[in-house]
Amino acid sequence: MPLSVHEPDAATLARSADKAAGELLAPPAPVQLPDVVPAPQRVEPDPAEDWLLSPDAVIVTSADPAALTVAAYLAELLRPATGYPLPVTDTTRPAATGGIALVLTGDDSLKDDASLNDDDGLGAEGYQLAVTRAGVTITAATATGLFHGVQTLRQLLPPTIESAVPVTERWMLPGGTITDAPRFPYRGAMLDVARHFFPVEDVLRVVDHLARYKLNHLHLHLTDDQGWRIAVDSWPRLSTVGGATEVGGGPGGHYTKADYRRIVSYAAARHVTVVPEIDLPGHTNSALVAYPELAPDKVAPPPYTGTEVGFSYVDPADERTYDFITDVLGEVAALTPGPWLHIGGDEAFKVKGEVYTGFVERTQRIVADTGKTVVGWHQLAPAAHVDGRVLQWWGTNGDDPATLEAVRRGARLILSPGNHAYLDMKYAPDTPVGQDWAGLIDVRRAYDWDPGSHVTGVADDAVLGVEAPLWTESVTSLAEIEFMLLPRLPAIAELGWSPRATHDWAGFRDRLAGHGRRWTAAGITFHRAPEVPWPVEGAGSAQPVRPQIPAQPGPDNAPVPSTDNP
Ligand code: IFG
Repeated sequence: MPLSVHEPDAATLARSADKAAGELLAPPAPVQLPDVVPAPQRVEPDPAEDWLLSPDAVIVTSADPAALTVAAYLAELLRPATGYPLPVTDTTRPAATGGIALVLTGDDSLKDDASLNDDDGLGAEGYQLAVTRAGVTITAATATGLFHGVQTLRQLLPPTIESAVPVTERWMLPGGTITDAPRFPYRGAMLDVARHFFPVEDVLRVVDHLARYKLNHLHLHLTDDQGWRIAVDSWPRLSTVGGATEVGGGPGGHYTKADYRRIVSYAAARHVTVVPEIDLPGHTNSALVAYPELAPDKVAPPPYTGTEVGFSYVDPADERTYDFITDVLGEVAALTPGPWLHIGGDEAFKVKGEVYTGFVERTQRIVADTGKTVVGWHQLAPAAHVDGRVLQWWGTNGDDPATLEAVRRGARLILSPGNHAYLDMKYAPDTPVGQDWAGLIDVRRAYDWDPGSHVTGVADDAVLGVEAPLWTESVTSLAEIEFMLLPRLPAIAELGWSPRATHDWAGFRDRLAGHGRRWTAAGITFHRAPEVPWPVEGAGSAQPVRPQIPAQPGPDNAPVPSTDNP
């Protein structure tokens, strides 16, 4: 289904026409330090210290392997558009001057700023980025912090840095210092690969979009009524039979263990943790088709390619079900380096009361036996708490006594309010894909809420973070995924990363406007939401540029050599 660009209203056109008049001859405004999305904790511009990235620049880093991997990633980001060699060297070899230094605190060999000491409060993910006439220094306590500093550095260069081919440009960087660290530790997005199956390459591209905005978790909704997407050796028909369908009757598909390992490895190199979800006890029609013994009536239901929910469930009264759960969660946990295992728990309309809580409590124990920490949709709340339990809240009204009670018993929350963070909701009535059961979500609605106080009575220290689910009943391609994620994903990313004190819709909207050029240069499809003052493309043209629907989408940047075999 072709994506129709939402035509801006007359006022927006007038505003962009005015801007066009003003900009007729003016080149795009150079990037300023405060333009970064998500908004950094502290920004100290110093225009006297602007720096020009030149062809002889080098990238110097600590000899630490993880730091070297970040340096190699940075070089891969900058080489295509600049055409510069940008050699990567480490502190064990003499470093030429005039470069980009990635410094792990504790590595004194590269630190030239006495003000930075080990407990500079950068934490596990923070960084300091300093641009001076001598070059750029990114300092962090961890490679993850260096990686986040690299994402900021990327945004301080002109938008054409995102080009896959060399561009003639003055690669200026605004002088000054940014000191930054995230507000919440869990900042994610979910891709539903069950309603529609998406090949590994598409998932890798979504990882690139997460990394660009310092999101650090990718939740994969791997199983549902319409499809089972992960191979399980001990229950092979789950993927061979259960994976062979999808919404609308397409061929579906599934990830082999090698595919899943490739996703996990690519994500890890971008400091993104994969959170696998096996949705139980509901949303299981595809498993019942494959193994009727799991069905309450022991009869295989027909494969389901519609979009209804709540009708299917595994038999909570049959011991065989718990063999199934133990085997499946055991194999998925063994494939997953991250700490989280998501067991779903939503819309099991036919499993009620103590039958439901009993099932959940048993499944929570099975998760604990794998060594993972359980995550589930907030319907899990009435079940007994287990250590570390996290509830993913997807309500549309913050008054939720059951969830508040579960928090009082020790649960923490990931905030995914249906009417702010569900990016399968349409932007506007005429958005060509998406649903609207939680209402329309334009960029402002995705931005203007506070995860730290959204659920009544839940203080921000019980909030682990935020996540933007993208359900795919109506989403069938990478272009459509990107259209629904951008520009709302950066809004969610800012809520997860930035200090609450920086929260300001007008400021965010203006900062975001500069990112349209980046996405276009990178060949990324996005919605030119009329509420964002996108710069006018091309001298004088008042018409918005149509989103680029790339013919051959490819990864944002050449994949950093992954740890396992390609
Ligand atoms: N709710 C269902 C999803 C999906 C969604 C679409 C949850 C936890 C509506 N459950 O969200 O499976 O159908 O917006």
